[in-house]
Amino acid sequence: MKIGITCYPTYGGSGVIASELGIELAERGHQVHFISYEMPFKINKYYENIYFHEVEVLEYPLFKYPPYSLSLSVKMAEIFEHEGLDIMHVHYAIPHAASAYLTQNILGKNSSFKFITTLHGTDITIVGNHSSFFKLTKFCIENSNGITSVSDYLKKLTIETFDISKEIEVIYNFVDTSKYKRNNCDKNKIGLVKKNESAIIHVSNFRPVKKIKNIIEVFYKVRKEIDCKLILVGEGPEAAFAKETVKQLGLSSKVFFLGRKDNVAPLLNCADLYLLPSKSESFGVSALEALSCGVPVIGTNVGGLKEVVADGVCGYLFDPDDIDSMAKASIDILSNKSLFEKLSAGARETALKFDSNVIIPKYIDYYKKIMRDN
Ligand code: GMT
Repeated sequence: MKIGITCYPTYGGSGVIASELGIELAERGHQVHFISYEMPFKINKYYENIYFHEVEVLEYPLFKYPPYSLSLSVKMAEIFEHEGLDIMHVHYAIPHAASAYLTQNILGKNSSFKFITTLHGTDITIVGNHSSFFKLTKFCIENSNGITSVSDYLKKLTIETFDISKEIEVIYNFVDTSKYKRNNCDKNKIGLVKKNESAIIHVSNFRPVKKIKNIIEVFYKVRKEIDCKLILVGEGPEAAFAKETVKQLGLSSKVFFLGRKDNVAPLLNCADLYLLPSKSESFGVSALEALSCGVPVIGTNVGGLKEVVADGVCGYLFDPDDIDSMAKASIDILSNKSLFEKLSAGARETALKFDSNVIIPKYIDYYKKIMRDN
């Protein structure tokens, strides 16, 4: 098949999943054409069967806000026809689904252009829900040829919020369990943690929804009982505030801010615990990557995270602000080897259910269904 993919190219779960999906499809012999304003960072090297088409945005004095979404529509139309694509798959409803809808109309009734929109989370919970986008998001969902959602929670929320009767297919996010795999980690090698110290890790885009402050507060309590370090990977609006909080709590020598990292597998491999106290999470792909490396997760009992992290099997789930319980559970895991090993084995077992070899065929089948049925 020849598949077009549009996504946000920068850091963030939806762009990561879209890029990994493209890589997985290309590995299975499909031709994948990414269309975006920048090369998605995950495909920033040579891959057979992967092509990138940059959307040029016209700067013009009249345009206070250059209309990227319109240029994207035109680029999608050009690439669809020129490359003879079979299907277009857009990730994150706003504005990508709206652009694809316009492309379909530009190409007209005689074109075979069909598009699938994958809903990732904040495109429904925050952006789509905002009054300036609500009607457009509903319209895009109702007028996509196919709609997928990354969790059952997000599907139900979308139906409820936008009063949708259209069928939404749940296709869970995935992980390559052969890449994200625990192997003998030498903690000294990563240079941040000593052999006898525990490593607690968190990876995100540091948006308010991730509740970074709670991670630091949990760590503050855990530090009192356990010799450990906190590794924070990623960048975003809350990073500066997090650094200040760490300083105020006198934890500067115990907390590492690593910024953005393209490959977190080696770090997860050496981690003993993953913290994700998000206020809302439609899936939590970073938690899945941790599970795949056999790292137990302390997360929150909100949204779709419950569908990924089975409470008591591969970690524990609490209310987002329940710092005391999260700290206690962290101490239990880090101080009790057999509990860690039980949860670590449960983590890996859980991740295998979301392995790319299980999930990618579901996308391929769905592409075929949409091409056939519409
Ligand atoms: O919150 C993020 O990390 C970014 C955000 C995005 O839209 O790029 O992630 C959403 O999509 C991810 C991939 O499907 C999910 O794993 C995240 O749970 C989801 N984030 C939220 O729902 C807050």
